[in-house]
Amino acid sequence: MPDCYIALGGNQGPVRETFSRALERLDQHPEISVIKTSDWIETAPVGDQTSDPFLNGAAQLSVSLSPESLLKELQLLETDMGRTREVRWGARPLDLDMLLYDQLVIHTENLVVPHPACWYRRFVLDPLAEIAADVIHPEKQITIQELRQRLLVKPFQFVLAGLPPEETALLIRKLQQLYPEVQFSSWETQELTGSISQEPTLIVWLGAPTSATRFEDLPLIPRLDLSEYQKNTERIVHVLQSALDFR
Ligand code: A4P
Ligand code: MG
Repeated sequence: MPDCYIALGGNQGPVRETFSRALERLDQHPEISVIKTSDWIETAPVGDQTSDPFLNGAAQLSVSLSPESLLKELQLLETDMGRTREVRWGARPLDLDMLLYDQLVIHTENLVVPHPACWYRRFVLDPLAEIAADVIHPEKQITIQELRQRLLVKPFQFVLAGLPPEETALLIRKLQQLYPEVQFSSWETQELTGSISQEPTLIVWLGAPTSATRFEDLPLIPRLDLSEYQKNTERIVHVLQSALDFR
C-alpha cells in the first residue's frame, strides 16, 4: 500500500488532544493505517495572522486511497475538529497537510505534492526527519534528513533572483535589517562577479517579466519560485523565518 506522510499543526484549543483524536480517527478509516508518529514540537507562529504558538508534528500513513480522496478525508477531519477557514493562515485547532505520497509528484489546482513548503520549513522538516530521515524528496532528489541539514549550515545564504538590480538591492537592505545574521546576495550579481563561495541555502526567484534569469536556470535544490508574491516582502520574510528555526 502507498506510504504517505502528513504534517499536523494547530494553535487553538487543546492541540495535543486534538492531534490524538485526529490520528485515532484516521486509523479507524478502513483504508488508512497510522504507521508512525513524530514527537510534537512547540513552534513560534510564522505569519502575522495569529500570535499563539503552534504545536507541529508529522505522521506516516499507509493508505489505499488516491491522493485526492486522502486530501478530502484530511479536510473533513480538519472541519470536524472545529476548523473554519475565514482567515487564510489564521489560528486553527488542526491543519493537516499532505507532505509526500509515495514518490508521486502532483500539481493540480487543489493538490500539490510534495507539499511546496515542506522542503524548507523547520517546523515541518524537524518532525518529518524523525520518522522519514531516509525518504527521498521526489522533486529535490535528496533525503529529508539532507534537506534539514542544509538549513543548519551557517551563515544562512539567502539569494534573491529574477528582479531588476535596484529592486534587489532595496529588498536586501530591508531584509538585512530584520535578519543581520543572514548573508543576503543577488543571484545575478554573484554570477557576474563569480563570487559564489558556498552553495546558497535558498534561492528565491521573484520572476519579474524583464528578468534575465529563468527559474529553470537556477540549481534544483535551493530554488524556490515566489514569483506569485513578487512585491510581497512579508511573504519572503515568512519563508526565511520558517527556514531559520522554529523558536
Ligand atoms: N492544497 C494543495 N496542496 C495541498 C497539500 N499537499 N496538502 C490546497 C494540503 N492541502 C493542499 O489549505 C489551502 C488549500 O491548499 C486547500 O484548499 C488545498 O486544496 P488550507 O489548509 O485550507 O489553508 P491554510 O493551511 O491556511 O493555508 P496553507 O497555505 O496550507 O498554509 P500553511 O502553509 O499550512 O501555513 N506557523 C507554525 N509555527 N506552524 C504552522 O504549522 N502554519 C501556517 C499555515 C502558518 N504558520 C505556521 C504554521
Ligand atoms: Mg494547510
